[in-house]
Order: sequence, then C-alpha cells, then structure tokens
Amino acid sequence: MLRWRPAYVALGSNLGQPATQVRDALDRLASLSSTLLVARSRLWATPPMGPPGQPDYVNAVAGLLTRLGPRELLGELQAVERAMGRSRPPLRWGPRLIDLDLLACGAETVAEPGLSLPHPGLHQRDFVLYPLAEIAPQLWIPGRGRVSTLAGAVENRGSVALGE
Ligand code: A4P
Ligand code: MG
Repeated sequence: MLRWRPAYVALGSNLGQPATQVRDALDRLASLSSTLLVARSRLWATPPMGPPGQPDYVNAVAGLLTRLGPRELLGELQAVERAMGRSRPPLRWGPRLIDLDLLACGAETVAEPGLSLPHPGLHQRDFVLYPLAEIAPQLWIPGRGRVSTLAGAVENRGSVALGE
C-alpha cells in the first residue's frame, strides 16, 4: 500500500470574491482523489506583496494527507486553478483569482524546473506563516527551521485573521 504523507498548500486570492474563492478551493482540495483534507487555517486578510495598487488578498493554508507524489499533487493544484478560471497572470506577483502553492510535501526537498520544495518564499511571508502556524506550528521546514519560530520572527505587514 502506498504510504500517506502530510502536505501543506497555501491558498491566495485578490480578485473577484476572494473569501468565496478560497473556500471553494478548500472544498475542491477536500475532493481530490488519494488525498484527505485534514486541517484548514482561518482565512486571513493580507496586504499585497508585489506591485502596488492591487487589492488586499485573502490567504489560508490547508493540511493534507496524500498518497500522491509532489509532482502529481502540484498537477492537481494547477488543475484546480484552471477549473476555477485562473489564467496565467501577465505580471509577476500580480493579482489573481486563485493561487495554490505547494509549501511542503513530507520532508522532501526538491529543486527541479517547475517544482521547488519547500516553497522558496515560505519563510519570508507573513501571509503564509501565520495561517500555517495555526495548523502546523511544530512543522520543521528543511533549511529554515520550525514554523512557530519563523512565524514569530517574520515582519507583520498588517495581516489580520478573519473571524472563522
Ligand atoms: N513552482 C515551483 N515550485 C512550486 C511550488 N512549490 N508550488 C512553479 C507551486 N508552484 C511551484 O507559479 C509559477 C511556477 O512556479 C509554476 O509554473 C510552478 O511550476 P504560478 O502559480 O504560475 O505563478 P505565480 O504564483 O504568479 O508565481 P510566483 O512567483 O510563485 O508567485 P507567488 O510566490 O505565488 O506569489 N500577497 C499576498 N498578501 N498574498 C498572496 O498570496 N501571492 C503572490 C504570488 C504575490 N503577492 C501576494 C500573494
Ligand atoms: Mg503560484
């Protein structure tokens, strides 16, 4: 039997109805085959990192148990993005309907074209670390440290939890 391993996914949206899209994406993650949604953070309202003038984001993190490998799981995340109407944004860090990033998959480190694990920006982003610390404070990020420590050290750029 294939083994189950923990995986963490960051969700973000700042176009359309961001909170609705993030909830919709969480439901879609719960429906993936060979995968269980076992934890979900609160939704967070976060100021944009990137080009100025774009709306605030809603962010969240999901905790999964999955039998998929990291590449297969990333493929599923990209299929959810497409199904939700995401087109490639023309601008780096520009606004988007939904963004699903694979943060970590077990303790694997991957550095390949198209897949980096752990996610390279994770340890510097309040909008990832705060929700991740709600569901996995003890998680060890290879090369970076413990999530609770990283979340305590990162600059709070004005991110606030929404009441759910
Ligand atoms: N890729 C490599 N590793 C991964 C991984 N671990 N997870 C590749 C997901 N994708 C990974 O992604 C670009 C390429 O990264 C893909 O082809 C994939 O193979 P993309 O989703 O097409 O483009 P992107 O998301 O615009 O690029 P980028 O640079 O990854 O942006 P980020 O890092 O996702 O940042 N501000 C707030 N407050 N909240 C946000 O959520 N998000 C962004 C986007 C900017 N500012 C934000 C937020
Ligand atoms: Mg992305």
